Amino acid sequence: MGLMEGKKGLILGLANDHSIAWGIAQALHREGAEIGYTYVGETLERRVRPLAESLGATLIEPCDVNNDEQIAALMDRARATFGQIDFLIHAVAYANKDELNGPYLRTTRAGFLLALEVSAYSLTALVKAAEDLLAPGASILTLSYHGARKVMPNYNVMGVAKAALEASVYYLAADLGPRGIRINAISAGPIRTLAASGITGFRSLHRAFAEVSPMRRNVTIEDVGNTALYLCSDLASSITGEVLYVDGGFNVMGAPSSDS
Ligand code: 0WE
Repeated sequence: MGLMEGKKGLILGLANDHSIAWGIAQALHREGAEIGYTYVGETLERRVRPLAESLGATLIEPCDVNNDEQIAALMDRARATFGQIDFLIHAVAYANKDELNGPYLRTTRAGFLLALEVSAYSLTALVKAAEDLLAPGASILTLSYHGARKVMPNYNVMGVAKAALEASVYYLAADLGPRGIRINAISAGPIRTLAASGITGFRSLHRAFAEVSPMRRNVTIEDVGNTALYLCSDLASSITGEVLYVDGGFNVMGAPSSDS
């Protein structure tokens, strides 16, 4: 009997088979979950549909998280398909590429607002819209990064957005806990996804991570998927408002070990 048997929910943020959302989808599906997916635009729809269908998706809908009407329409479709949902996976972030480069102090007002709206407010917007759709015992999950808590070169406005996202997890946990609903974040080590491609210095950051982290390797979407499975399952029934690092221990290091 799978850990997610009888559980239904939504995954936002699948782009391709390198996506962290794909690692999460595979783990939840393996344990019996019924999953609905969203996409933004026709290019992503063409990538998302075959992946979602390969896991027997029962719902595939457009959802731009900056659009309240699209969020409302998604939740209407989810209600019609699932009745209630037991999990909601938020794997969405965006900042202008030119703000993920150089000094943070060059961040523009428009770039700041865009990054915070897409990458942080969207979680609150989705939870608000899903409020009466979430079943008792439901689990919400989002993705963060260490740049929320410590300065990571070039991460810039995304670090500020992830800090707001993590604080949103705390406040939402307080709101939802009385209804038996949990919300957590996974702070993953760097992974070569679409969101990481073309980032200045990502390759060297990725390589350095494997050299410095206690586990001496990079994190995979399977690592993140299995942790997401745990947090979404009833095994994590008393865990809420938590940011769980899936980073091979990288975040505990103060300086690199002298051996390699
Ligand atoms: O959160 C992220 C990625 C966020 C992201 C990535 C992009 C690339 C393309 C947000 N918006 C965009 N916009 C684009 O146009 N990560 C944790 C991966 C990541 O992104 C970095 C990193 C790491 C690690 C950016 C700079 C430095 C390190």
